[in-house]
Amino acid sequence: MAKDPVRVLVTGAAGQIGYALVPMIARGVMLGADQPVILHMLDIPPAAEALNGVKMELVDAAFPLLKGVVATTDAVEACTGVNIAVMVGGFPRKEGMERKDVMSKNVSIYKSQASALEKHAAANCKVLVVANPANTNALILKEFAPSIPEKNITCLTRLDHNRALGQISERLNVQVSDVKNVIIWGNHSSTQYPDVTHATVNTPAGEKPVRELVADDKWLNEEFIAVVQQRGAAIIKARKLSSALSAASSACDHIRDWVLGTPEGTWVSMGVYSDGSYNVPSGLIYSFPVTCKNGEWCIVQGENTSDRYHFSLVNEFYVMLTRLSYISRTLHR
Ligand code: NAX
Repeated sequence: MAKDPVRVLVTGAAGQIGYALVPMIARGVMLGADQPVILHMLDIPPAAEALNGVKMELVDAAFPLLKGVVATTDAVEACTGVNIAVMVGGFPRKEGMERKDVMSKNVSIYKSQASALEKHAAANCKVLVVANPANTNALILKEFAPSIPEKNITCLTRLDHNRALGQISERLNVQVSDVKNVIIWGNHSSTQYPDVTHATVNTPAGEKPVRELVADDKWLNEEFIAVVQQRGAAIIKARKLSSALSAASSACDHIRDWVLGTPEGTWVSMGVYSDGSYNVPSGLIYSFPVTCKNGEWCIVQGENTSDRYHFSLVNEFYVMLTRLSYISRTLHR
């Protein structure tokens, strides 16, 4: 028997990532080749015509799994009945803008979208925040949608995770599908800490640690980390546009693993609500290694972490606490 369609919201759907993401969802990349979907696409009035153009192309592509499209500039209409919400729309940081200016714009955007989701989304709606600053926007959404369970609000660090897998695969000249269990700790930003301590490669002689195969700690501790941290900037330099197809693909990976589960023995990185694991203060949205089963993520426990990671953690706390204090002041104004 055919499955009931799942309603998937994409905000900022007329933008670059939205344009790459919606066909992937309509093709079953996010939820599986047997899962029909209804796409809800939200953008702002100046982008309404472009949004309608995206809808026209979705119709023209005749995706068999696509059972309907809602294209709107109304947040309530967009959020009504959605089971999954991918929050890509937001206010980007522009030249000359201070971080606090971007944050105050995003506080008002995420405030109205959070309350529309809280009131009108389906029960147990899963939320993925992509728009930057992703950890902070997820935190704002959580503050303004207190009835959405904390476990249902996440942010995207899977792109960083996939970038780390890609760099190891290039360096060792192995298939990326044979590399697993890297970790992205912290924020989706240049302060993240990509960690290969437990990463392995599947070889004809069995699973081998990445560190042993690379056999170059200097490269792993310096260049590898810098390349992953700065990859977004390198893409902008090359394309004159920020990452879009890799971001869209990683958003599909994030939701697919969350909903359908991670393969046995494999973890992925997700920005999730901290429960205090690894001494990360509860309440921060922080990237951890997680496994997923039955639609729930669970932080992988007990991985030893390096000194460099602890150093990065201190930086993260500083950044997040500054942001929390700013959000709290904005909220109470
Ligand atoms: P674009 O500027 O191409 O698209 C953004 C879209 O959002 C536009 O169509 C715009 O009209 C819309 N928008 C603005 N305000 C909105 C609102 N209030 N409600 C609904 N839609 C709204 O940016 P794009 O390249 O698609 O990037 C989108 C976001 O993803 C940015 O914030 C970007 O920084 C972030 N990224 C996050 C990544 C991650 O790994 N977490 C990586 C890729 C990307 O840089």
